[in-house]
Amino acid sequence: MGSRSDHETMRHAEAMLTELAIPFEYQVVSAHRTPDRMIAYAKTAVERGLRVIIAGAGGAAHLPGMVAALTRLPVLGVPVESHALRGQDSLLSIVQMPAGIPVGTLAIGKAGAINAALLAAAILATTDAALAARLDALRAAQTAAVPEQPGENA
Ligand code: RP5
Repeated sequence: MGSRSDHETMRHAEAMLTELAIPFEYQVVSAHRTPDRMIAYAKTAVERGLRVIIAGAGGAAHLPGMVAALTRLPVLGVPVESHALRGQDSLLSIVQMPAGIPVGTLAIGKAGAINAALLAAAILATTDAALAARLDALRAAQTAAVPEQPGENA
C-alpha cells in the first residue's frame, strides 16, 4: 500500500488472505515518497517468490501502474477512497493504464480490497488444488448465507 493511511482499506484484503490461508507480506511502498523502495520491491518480487501483487493507493495513485511496469507478476490495483474526490481520482489513476502494462483494477475501497484478495486467490488456485477447494468452500458458504427473504436468518 502507498501509505499507512491505506491500511484501513487494505486490512480487508489482509483478512481475506488470512481466511483463505494464503501466505502474504504486507508493506508500505510509496511511489511518491519512497520511490527507491518501490523500485527495489517490484524488481525483486519474482526472485523472492511472490506470485501476485495487490497494490492499494489513493489520490494520484501511481503505485499499481509503476509496480506493474517493474515486474511481470500480475498486479491488482485497489483504489483507496480519497478525502477530496472519494476515490474517483484513485480509480481513474489506476484503471486507465495505456496498452502494454496491465493493472487489474478493482472497486474503490473495502469491496475492492476484498475482491483483490479473492482475485489473487483465484489466480493462485489455478495451480493449487487445496486453495481451489478452500475458495470453492468459501463461495459456497457465502451463497448459503444469503436468505431468500430479507427478514429470514440464513
Ligand atoms: C497515496 O496518498 C497513498 O496511497 C494514500 O492513499 C494517499 C494519502 O497518503 P497519506 O497522506 O495519508 O500518507 O500515496
